[in-house]
Amino acid sequence: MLKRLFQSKGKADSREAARSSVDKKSVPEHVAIIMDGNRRWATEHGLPRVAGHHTGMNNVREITMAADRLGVHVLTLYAFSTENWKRPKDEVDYLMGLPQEFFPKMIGELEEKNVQVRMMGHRELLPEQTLQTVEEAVKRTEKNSGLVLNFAFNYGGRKEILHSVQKLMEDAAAGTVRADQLDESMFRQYLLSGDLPDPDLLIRTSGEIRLSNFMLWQLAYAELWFTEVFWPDFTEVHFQRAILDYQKRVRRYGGL
Ligand code: V0D
Repeated sequence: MLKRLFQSKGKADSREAARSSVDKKSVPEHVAIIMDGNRRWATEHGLPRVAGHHTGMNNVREITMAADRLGVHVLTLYAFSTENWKRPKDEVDYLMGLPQEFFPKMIGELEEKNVQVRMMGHRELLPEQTLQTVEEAVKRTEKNSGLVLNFAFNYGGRKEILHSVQKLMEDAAAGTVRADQLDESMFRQYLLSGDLPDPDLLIRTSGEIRLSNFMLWQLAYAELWFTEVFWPDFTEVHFQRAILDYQKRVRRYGGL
């Protein structure tokens, strides 16, 4: 049957093909993602903004499982920035309800896959119920030893750095650290990312070519990868493409 030759590969086949061309030995240990384009996706589909956020949330599941299958150790997702409070109140309220929807749906699968949930961000201004939900998920998965799913939530890079300096100054005033002891390895312990390694790869969806105050200290040496694809349309195949491109770049630098 000649026709068969021209049939396009099925979804599962192309996912598998892309996955097998990813070199398992040099998978980035830490991938960070700015999940942009949920509102634009909704507008293009004639749907309300919140529908974009909801579809975006479901995609968090897809990409978390893809990262786990590929052997990524840490996946940091920019869920809500300190600037996002400026959005319309109804939209902010909706976003703050997403963790309460995400966890009951996801906890079984997170447990099964041994995923450890973490939160990187500022507690202030977060609704009590939202904070409780996230803290419960963090607590329930803290003994898991698989993929670290790190939510950047009410996070801002400059705020993080200022906060770190503030704590450092307090420690200096208390006499527990001296100015001449300060180096990069000491400073990084004051950051919200704590004991996590720096991201090796940053992905941003939806066409903006900016950092938008995300992990300013930690991204110093990361490879940056941008796509026009909106976050709700970003699939495992796009994720694998980003990792393949990362591996090509790393190999090139390694050869110099
Ligand atoms: C909306 C696209 C999961 C980006 C993804 C409140 C914007 C979907 C969470 C989530 C959001 C956060 C913490 C947690 C568990 C789940 C989430 C927000 C937005 C901000 F512990 N998706 N998601 N949180 N969106």
